[in-house]
Amino acid sequence: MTGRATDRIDLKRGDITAEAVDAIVNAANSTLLGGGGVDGAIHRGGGPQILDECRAIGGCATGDAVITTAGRLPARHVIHTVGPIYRDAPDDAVLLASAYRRSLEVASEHGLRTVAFPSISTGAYGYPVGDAAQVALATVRDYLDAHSDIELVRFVLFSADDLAMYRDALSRISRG
Ligand code: AR6
Repeated sequence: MTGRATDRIDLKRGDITAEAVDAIVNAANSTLLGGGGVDGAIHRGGGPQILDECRAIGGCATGDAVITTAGRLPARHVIHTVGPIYRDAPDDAVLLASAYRRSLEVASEHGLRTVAFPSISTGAYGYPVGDAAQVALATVRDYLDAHSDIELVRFVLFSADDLAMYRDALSRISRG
């Protein structure tokens, strides 16, 4: 594969429900039955079809991911993943990396090429955003290095501060 994997990573500030990509990723909980934050925004925007599909799937373990359609949203699919509730334990980074990797594996399994992520676990689940950005970007970079099928991974950050943290982390891993 020619070119650097980080060239296929894009960072922007915005609302992920507006992204017209093959899949947006939802920072869900293991019940898949909805919640606040980005999960609430996705179900509000997408309508009841997404929740019906989530109910039929029946749940998702922390660090794993499942896929549904995207209802009325402009994206084609929603990949629901469950990040860790931050405990300041060694497992946190392992589970967060797994949430990103499994989401990309599910995208690949379905032939999807463009994927948008929110900042998983850094809202209600309390993961410090600087640390989470490092794990998120390194995991995505490693996946893209090994898989040429995914053309674009876009991180859609809700705040200017979060975008700045992700920019910092991306420039660090691009140098390294
Ligand atoms: N677009 C992009 N990012 C958003 C949006 C949006 N529309 N809305 C919020 N964010 P959180 P978590 C950002 O709490 O920490 C839910 O109740 C938000 O500012 O959504 O993984 C679930 O059901 C933050 O930066 O997810 C779970 O119970 C980031 O998305 C629990 O919260 C993640 O914050 C999951 O917690």
